[in-house]
Amino acid sequence: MAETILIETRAGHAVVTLNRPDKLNAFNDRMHRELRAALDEIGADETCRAVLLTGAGRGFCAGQDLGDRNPATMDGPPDLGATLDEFYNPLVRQIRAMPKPVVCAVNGVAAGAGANIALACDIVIAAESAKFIQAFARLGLLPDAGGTWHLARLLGEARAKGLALTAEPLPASRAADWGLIWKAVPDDKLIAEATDLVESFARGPTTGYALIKQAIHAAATDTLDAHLDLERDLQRKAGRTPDYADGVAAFLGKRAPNFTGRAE
Ligand code: LHQ
Repeated sequence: MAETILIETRAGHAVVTLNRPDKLNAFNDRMHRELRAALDEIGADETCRAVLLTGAGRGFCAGQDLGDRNPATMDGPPDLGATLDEFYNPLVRQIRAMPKPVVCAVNGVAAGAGANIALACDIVIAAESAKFIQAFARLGLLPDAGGTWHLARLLGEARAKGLALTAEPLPASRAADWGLIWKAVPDDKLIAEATDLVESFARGPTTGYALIKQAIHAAATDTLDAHLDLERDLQRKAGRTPDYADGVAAFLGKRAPNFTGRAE
């Protein structure tokens, strides 16, 4: 039984809520293990076609629980690289590799690795009162959990360095204006909007979505030439799905499609 997260399975999708509200849902090792196990199950469950990740209480996630990585109470300096290897990096890879859309509803402050776990999700919707804080420099650290990668890619060096070096909070609306996240919405609309989105993904062409993720991720390192070949290969797969057949039939028949999400 999970203690640090809540898992709710609904028709076609799952909602995972980080649930250490007294600590603004900061990660301890248990929360990492429970979240990874939940995402493993969700990834393997064909009836679950989309995921919503959010936080309980007034914060989304304050990053690492610093009480658990306090040099003053440890034997010698901590090996934070080992923490990344064991916990954060597998989590980022798992979210990116999830063959179905992962929507993150940022309900409040997202700080440190908490901000960067949100950025690893496919669609980030934030409450207007939420803030993204690359808090690391306040601790003498650099943004991790993919932070320097996402910031530099999504914002360019000037804004990436500004956020990382100053550790200034970035309000959700500006994060949306800058293209760091999909959108900011009024606080009282966040869960409804995120739920609508995840429900529509749960009725969508799941295999096609997985191929979209794969292609966009590969674009980060591909040459155009290699990428055109990849798009060809992936489109060949997409074209063989029942969803493509139904999507075309639905368009021509002037009706809504009935996507199954299946690969064949
Ligand atoms: C917390 C935390 C927290 C413990 C709030 N830990 N208790 C990876 C590799 C390995 C190790 C190192 O780290 C990493 C990646 C990282 O994530 S490093 C960055 C870690 N995160 C931070 O530096 C953020 C720390 N938190 C804050 O700066 C503030 O709490 C923010 C700005 C997020 C929110 O401020 P407030 O709204 O004023 O809330 P608060 O500070 O009063 O926090 C509420 C409670 O949550 C409080 O506990 P208390 O018992 O006093 O009510 C905080 O101590 C606790 N909390 N973040 N990361």
